[in-house]
Amino acid sequence: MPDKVPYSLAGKRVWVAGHRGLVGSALVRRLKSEDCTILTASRQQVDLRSAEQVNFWMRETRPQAVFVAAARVGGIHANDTRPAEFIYDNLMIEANVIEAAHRYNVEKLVFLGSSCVYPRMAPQPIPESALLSGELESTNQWYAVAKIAGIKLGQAYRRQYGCDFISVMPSNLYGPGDNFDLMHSHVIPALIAKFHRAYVQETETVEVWGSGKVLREFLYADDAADGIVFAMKNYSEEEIINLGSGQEVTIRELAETIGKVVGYRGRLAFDTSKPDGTPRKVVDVSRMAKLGWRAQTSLEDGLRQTYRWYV
Ligand code: GFB
Repeated sequence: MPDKVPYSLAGKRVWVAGHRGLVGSALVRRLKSEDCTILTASRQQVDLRSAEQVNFWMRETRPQAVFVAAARVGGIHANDTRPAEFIYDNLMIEANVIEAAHRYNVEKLVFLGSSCVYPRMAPQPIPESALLSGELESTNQWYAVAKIAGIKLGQAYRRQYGCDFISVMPSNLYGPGDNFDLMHSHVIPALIAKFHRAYVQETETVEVWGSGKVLREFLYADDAADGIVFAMKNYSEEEIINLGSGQEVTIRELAETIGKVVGYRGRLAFDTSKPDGTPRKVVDVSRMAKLGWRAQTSLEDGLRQTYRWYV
């Protein structure tokens, strides 16, 4: 395959699939500083689960670069209780967009996976080579299997048709524009909403799911968008590439930091009837570091900005 990096976005038509989501909206913000035309399609315009609608959109708009930021996503409870939606919607979205990108000669495509594609007991920090080396975490296996299929689709199209499709694996993301629904969101938006309510209503405790002892790495959405654009320009390999902040905290430490940001002085009440999920999930970012990229936003700063947006 000829040398395909650096890839320039200048003058290109760039489709952000999933532009209303956490990463998609951050990508749109980030791409405004590139000399490119940003294409977006609302859910009413194009149901990405429909091959016919995706092909029609691609034929009409002819994007040259595509970010696959569209996905059915949610926190530990949503993943665990809505397995059919998490596997079906994600398989359909990625299959339709990747096949159409090949059919309509897209020059470059970035598919977004997640750090939960890795085995539950993967070595930490998790190297890209840990993919498919062990059993998945059961609470998000449906989502993970769909995302692994998306990675494999991209690799297959690269091998058979020479498509310049790459896959980026971000760690747990958070930021402005996230879903703050208490049952179905990820931990950061859920805790921001709970702490804010407890602060306003002056309640004595805030409920935190699980033991609080498990570790997570969090990446601010605008850092993620910057890293994803960087990968589009500078990375062109079959192998997946991790994207993280290296900032790892226990859920207890995270809750305490959110309490500090909100100004809440009450106690934490851990609900151990709720699942902990995977014990630890921090990605090895040496591949991105070698290319010259690292995250910029500290967890506390990112939480402050997210809380400001929420309020
Ligand atoms: O963010 P989260 O839902 O996703 O939960 P995962 C992270 C940790 O925070 C778990 C705890 O140990 C939760 O039990 N937690 C504490 C809470 N309080 C809360 C709360 O109020 N809400 C939530 N949601 N969690 C997801 C996967 O796993 O990671 C997804 O299910 C996705 O597929 C995402 O890949 C990145 O980190 O456990």
